[in-house]
Amino acid sequence: MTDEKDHPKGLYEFFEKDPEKADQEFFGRKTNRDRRGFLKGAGLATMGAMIGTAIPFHRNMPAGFIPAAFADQHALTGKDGLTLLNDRPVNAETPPHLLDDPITPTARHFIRNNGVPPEGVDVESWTLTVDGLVDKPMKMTIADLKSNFENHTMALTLECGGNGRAAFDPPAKGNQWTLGAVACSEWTGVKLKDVLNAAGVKDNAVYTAHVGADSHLSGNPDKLPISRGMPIAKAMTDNILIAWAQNGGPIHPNNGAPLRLVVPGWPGSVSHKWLERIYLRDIVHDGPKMTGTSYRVPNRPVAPGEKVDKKDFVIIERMPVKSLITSPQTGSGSSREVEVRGHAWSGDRKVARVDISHDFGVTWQEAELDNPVNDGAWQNWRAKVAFPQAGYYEVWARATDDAGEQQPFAIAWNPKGYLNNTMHRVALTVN
Ligand SMILES: Nc1nc2c(c(=O)[nH]1)N[C@H]1C(S)=C(S)[C@@H](COP(=O)(O)O)O[C@H]1N2
Ligand SMILES: [Mo]
Repeated sequence: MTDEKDHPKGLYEFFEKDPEKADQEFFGRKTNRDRRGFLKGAGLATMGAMIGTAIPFHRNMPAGFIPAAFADQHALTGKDGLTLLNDRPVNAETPPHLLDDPITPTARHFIRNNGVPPEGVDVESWTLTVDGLVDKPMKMTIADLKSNFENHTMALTLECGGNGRAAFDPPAKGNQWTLGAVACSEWTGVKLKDVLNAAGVKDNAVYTAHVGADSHLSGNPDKLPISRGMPIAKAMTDNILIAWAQNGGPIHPNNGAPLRLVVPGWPGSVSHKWLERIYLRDIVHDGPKMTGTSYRVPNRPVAPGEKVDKKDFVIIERMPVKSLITSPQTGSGSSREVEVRGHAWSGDRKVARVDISHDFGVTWQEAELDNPVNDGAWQNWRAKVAFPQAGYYEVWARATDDAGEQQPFAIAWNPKGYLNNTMHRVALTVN
């Protein structure tokens, strides 16, 4: 399977659509079937390896059959109210009204997996290797990180590059995130820049490359599900953590325990989970999901549905200005006066103002906006909205950042459905 390919909604939908192709891609290219469609040879061996044992009655398995063992029943253990978009790999988002807390509880932090998380993670023996273009390659346990570098706790916003993809028309393939692939938990760890400074960044290093312990969906141990990176200048900024704790407790297993990168303001995919290695390179990193059209957008505005040449795609860096209304919940009833509140963020920048409209954008009132608790945290805001009479209303929120960038009405369409930062609208019935 090509690394950039995002299957529609994962294994199940893929098998439904094109069982033969799915068999081929998941269970090995050499898969062949006899006339009745039964799996033989390499495909059968791969399926057996993925299940972990032989399958005595494999001859009875019909074409395009997915063993029930592959369904991840425990994906959302320890999560609260998340919507599962895909179970292999696990992808789950949080409805906006459950993101109302100023700091996102671990149970409400979305999950975006590209592969299968490691099992039997041992915190004591976990190591992080820092090598490549450094003066002193290092290999450290989490205890080493804790004792050798200053520890920091920071609230940091993570948003998936594909958050909002569900609203694209024509639709874009991949997880159909609506609004909830964003969170701002409090992370504890050491600064990436402190670790890189200790290792000594060589003059010719231009990019980081990240490697984690999750495995590729195919089960092929030689393939990484994802390996992204960032320019050295970004890596040396002050608010990037190598974290071992989330909200004062352990990191949730699906959020990257026991160690992960947290790179606020850039696509979530830069924030590598189950982190085992960072190496520095003298070229722009070209690992899985760095190349082709992954986490890339056209270098110019394109019309919805337009075909864009691969060479015209550029890597997404900072995420655009955006806001979310977390209360009241869309579709709810409301009294004549209500407090509307939520969060706003803009990658590598501060949000300067948030404005609220309850008359379809004709008039706007400025919300009360907090400063971020630290650089890289989203900003909380609130506004008292008064409705003139009973009936149907929409409340819209529009953030503007300190560079003057403002949330748009319409999506800047791109083929893979990234960077949708259109205004959030909630529907209210006022009594
Ligand atoms: N090792 C590893 N790191 C990863 C991923 C992954 O699949 N494997 N997914 C990335 C993507 S695309 C996003 S948006 C964030 C999501 O972080 P979360 O699952 O903790 O919310 O993790 C990133 N880090
Ligand atoms: Mo992502």
